[in-house]
Amino acid sequence: MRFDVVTLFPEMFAPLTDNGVNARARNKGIWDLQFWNPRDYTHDVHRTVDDRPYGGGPGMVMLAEPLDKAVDDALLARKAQGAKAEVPVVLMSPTGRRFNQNIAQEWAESDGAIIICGRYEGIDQRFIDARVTHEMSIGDFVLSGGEIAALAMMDSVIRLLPGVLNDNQSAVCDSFHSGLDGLLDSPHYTRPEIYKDQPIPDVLKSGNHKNIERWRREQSLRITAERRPDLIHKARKKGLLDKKDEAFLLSLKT
Ligand code: 9WO
Repeated sequence: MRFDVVTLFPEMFAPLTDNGVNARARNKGIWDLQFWNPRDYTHDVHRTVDDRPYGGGPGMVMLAEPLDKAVDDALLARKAQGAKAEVPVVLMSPTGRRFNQNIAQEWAESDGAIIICGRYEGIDQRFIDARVTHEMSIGDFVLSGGEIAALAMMDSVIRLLPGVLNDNQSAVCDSFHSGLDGLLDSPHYTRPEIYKDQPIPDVLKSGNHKNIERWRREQSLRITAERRPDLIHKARKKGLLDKKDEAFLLSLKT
């Protein structure tokens, strides 16, 4: 897995490269990250990467050429490493396709991507038309650049790679993953047994693993029905809810 990130601010990716679990996995060679700074592909003394928008308006637009050349170099470096030619070139944009756990899973099985992080008011459309193969959004909000969106997306992919997490089960049991049939996760508790007068649910001390499993399933169903009824409908359409689940959901309504 290799990510090539085109960004004016590579230092913003320190949380991904310096963080314990991800850093260890990168040192083990499970994934790699290279930066390509558009500023390194300028020719003027000011190392200009932006200019005023045609047609007027506020703010500045990223020049196509420095981005284009950064992508060229990223592609050359990947080829030198023996990678395939058809690497996705992904632009982080609020108008892109909404990223989700299924896409993270697909990416985790791929060779990675070249990720473009824009700044200012936007990017010259001719670069997007010529080089970008995918546009991805992490939600309906505007950031001051694509970097934080790219960090979130890469983090969600990297933790799915074999050998990144110590405990293989913890990636399997996440909210949204198939291990929970696409339902939200149940609540978690740890010591002390009573915290500020709040006890833990008795069933978790029972040692009866069948009852614990059933309790967790029902908590998942309850929380999902309350907060994300759309995910209940999805699980039902996929045939992932049995008679016991349906009876429990019905009992919530009365
Ligand atoms: C900003 C924008 C705002 C309204 C409608 C469309 C838009 N596209 C962009 C855009 O691509 N902006 C570039 C990247 C340059 C300015 C900062 N950028 C950005 C990316 N802001 N927010 C994102 C982003 C990316 C992924 N998921 C959520 C937000």
